[in-house]
Amino acid sequence: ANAERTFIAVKPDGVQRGLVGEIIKRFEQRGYKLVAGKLMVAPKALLENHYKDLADKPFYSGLVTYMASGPVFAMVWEGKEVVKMGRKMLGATNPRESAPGTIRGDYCIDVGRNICHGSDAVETAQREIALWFKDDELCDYEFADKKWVYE
Ligand code: YYY
Ligand code: MG
Repeated sequence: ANAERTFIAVKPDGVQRGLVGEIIKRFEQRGYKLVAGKLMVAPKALLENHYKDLADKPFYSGLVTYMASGPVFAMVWEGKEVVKMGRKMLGATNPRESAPGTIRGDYCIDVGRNICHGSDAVETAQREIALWFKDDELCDYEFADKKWVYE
């Protein structure tokens, strides 16, 4: 039950603005476990697949161009209800509707420069993790803090 996983990525604007560490820090401090992470310039085909459900939206091509414009820091985080909690920690899609205290609510303004991605459901997370990571890039290990984080 504590082994749920989500895909979180720092987008090119977040990398350029030096926010990789800040975003990692928030998930670490919450008690979630980092299972995988890598800096990469995502190929267009990967991004088109990642965002395929949005292919008919007017912002889709701009979104793919923006996501391909520099390196992203892709991560997998694990823990209790991490998909839902990750979305809460990121904040609303439109940063101007994101509550202060959330990542988007603290660090960005425009929806097309919202610095981070998080899977929106457990099934989406599984699809996205498989898309971005090979199995052998996911680290299985025991978290030393486990009994202090979970009751
Ligand atoms: O999952 P989330 O990232 O919060 O939003 P989605 O609805 O999946 O859209 C993906 C991505 O597309 C969003 O993070 C920014 C961009 N986008 C946009 O540029 N303009 C919109 N009106 C809606 C979304
Ligand atoms: Mg989404």
